[in-house]
Amino acid sequence: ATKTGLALVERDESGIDLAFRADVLEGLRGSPKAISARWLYDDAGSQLFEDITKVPEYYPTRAETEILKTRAGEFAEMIGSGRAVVEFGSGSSVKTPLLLSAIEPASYVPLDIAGDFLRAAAADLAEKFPALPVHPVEADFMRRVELPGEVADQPKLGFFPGSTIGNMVARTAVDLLRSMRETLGTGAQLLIGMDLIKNEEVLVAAYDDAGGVTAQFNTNLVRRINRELEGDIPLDKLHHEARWNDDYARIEMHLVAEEAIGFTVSGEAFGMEKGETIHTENSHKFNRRTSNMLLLAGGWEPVQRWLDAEGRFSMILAEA
Ligand code: AVJ
Repeated sequence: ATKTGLALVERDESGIDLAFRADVLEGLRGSPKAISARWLYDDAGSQLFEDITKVPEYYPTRAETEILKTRAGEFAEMIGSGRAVVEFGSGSSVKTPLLLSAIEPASYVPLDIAGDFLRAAAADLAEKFPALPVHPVEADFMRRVELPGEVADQPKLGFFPGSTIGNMVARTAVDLLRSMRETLGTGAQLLIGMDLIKNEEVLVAAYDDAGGVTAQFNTNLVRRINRELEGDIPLDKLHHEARWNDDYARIEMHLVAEEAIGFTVSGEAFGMEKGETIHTENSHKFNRRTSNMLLLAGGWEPVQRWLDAEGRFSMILAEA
């Protein structure tokens, strides 16, 4: 097995991503079938997600950006200046500059497992804020991360926008929040985006837009499996579905078989009955109580909560 320097991917002699293959095969053997959402984000998938943020039905990105734009004064007041901003995931081109201009940080530390994205985002940021020390760290932030020595004496602000926490089941989300607390240390604050429970039609439309961009995003996983893992999954017999799971307060993305199908992936045979699905993503939604409960379970005390004008999305400031 070889490791490429960039994204810490382990591949076999023929270039197959071993973790991808293991996850997909295990997920297809299971009942119900499910594949981790992390595999949705290859280059094509990342571009499709960018496209999703611009479709009219997908409100979270616009709602969160609105909060960051309109609450700069309150962020300055409650967060203050002089903190090291530690962003979990490479900074987005829009949200991160809004936060950084609001609070006058001492430094900026983007954390990401994908080194190439990370360096591009860091360079972009350094250009926008020439006086701000930027220290990118290539790491898996699901575990405690050793921060650069230069920021050791600065109090930290963790930044985790996008309701990415909603992609995790509660147990994983709590583990992550606890790791963040260890990474950020005493006196830390956390500013986190959490999407809100709302009318089911609005939620389903956000994950099944009329233009079909989210359907492309979901079926891209099948294209990736067929291309990278020698699969022959019949794309024309699967369709995208966004489902509201009320017990778990989450939108689920599925790929639904329109008729009974058989296919192979990496030489292994699989079957699906008509109506059977492959579950490809969870996007949990919250209310005031459930978001507070999750943060508290992860070791964080919520201190302030902001919503966009239409009350669709929340940003919460919490303290360790
Ligand atoms: C970027 C993971 C937060 O769950 O809303 C968008 C991903 N999936 N449409 C979300 C996504 C389908 C998005 N996150």
